[in-house]
Amino acid sequence: MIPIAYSAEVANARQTGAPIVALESTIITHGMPFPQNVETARIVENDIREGGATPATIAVLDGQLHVGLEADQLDALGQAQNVAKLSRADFAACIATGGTGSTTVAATMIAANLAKVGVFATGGIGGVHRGAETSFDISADLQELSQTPVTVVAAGAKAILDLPKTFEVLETLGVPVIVYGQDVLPAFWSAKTDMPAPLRMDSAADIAKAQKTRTAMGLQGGQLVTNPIPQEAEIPAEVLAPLIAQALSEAEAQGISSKAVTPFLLGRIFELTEGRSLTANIALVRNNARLAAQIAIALAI
Ligand code: PSU
Ligand code: MN
Repeated sequence: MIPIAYSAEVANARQTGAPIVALESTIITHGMPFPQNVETARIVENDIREGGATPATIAVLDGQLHVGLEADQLDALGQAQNVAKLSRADFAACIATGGTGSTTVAATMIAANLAKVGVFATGGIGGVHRGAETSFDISADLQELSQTPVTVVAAGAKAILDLPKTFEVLETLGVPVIVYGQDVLPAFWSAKTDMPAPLRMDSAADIAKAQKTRTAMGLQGGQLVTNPIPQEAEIPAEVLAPLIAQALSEAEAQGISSKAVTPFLLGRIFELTEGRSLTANIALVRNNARLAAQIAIALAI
């Protein structure tokens, strides 16, 4: 095992067997502008504490894997320049070479599993990009869900993606996609789509039980829980559609590719919605953190 640095509160929770919720850090370094990124990270950590669990934000700082960041470390990461965006492919290399990196959904799942944390809250997972039939751009988040036993709570896949293809791939990979409390899939900034829920559950207890049952059956991998954005915070799909189309065509015209695609699109949509996408993003991450705390409590029983 590699050495892991735990924050004081996470170390304490591990000792007492108290519920822990993992949090990613790419949303801090590449998903939101400063200072809202650090403010949001703090608010989300507090939502988890108020929900009765301990937050563990994950990142690599100077080659050290951290599970739980102290306040000053979170501040520094939120303002750092040239932070690597880590996924399965480059996570170990960053640690080996003493680098600093934030963790995507895939890398956060790996770290959570190493620290025996069974649930993790984020905004939206990566997925199959539009035009993937020529670009082959499919997020490593999807494969990770099929092999690492962590339940990921998200508001869906980001609406900048090809959502039907994303859910087809998840089905092919054998990843349970559970919609919390409604019969259709949500789409990140919007609460509803016309795509039916592959699975629906209405309680954190059922979600925790389903993960435990997978493990007991020897089934590899985690679960994706999609938790609809609260209605009052959503941006209707028809308002977003033309703005997403514009951001996508700009990305293509500027030759944006690979890891830069998602941060570019999120940044442009922030500008095109005059900040409204960020307000929605903060509301949905908080909503996911609250549900993840309930799942962590149910997993600990
Ligand atoms: N959710 C957000 N903002 C983000 C992300 C998720 O609300 O920035 C990040 C996650 O870390 C996710 C990553 O794993 O975007 C996906 O990147 P890619 O499409 O390059 O795999
Ligand atoms: Mn990609």
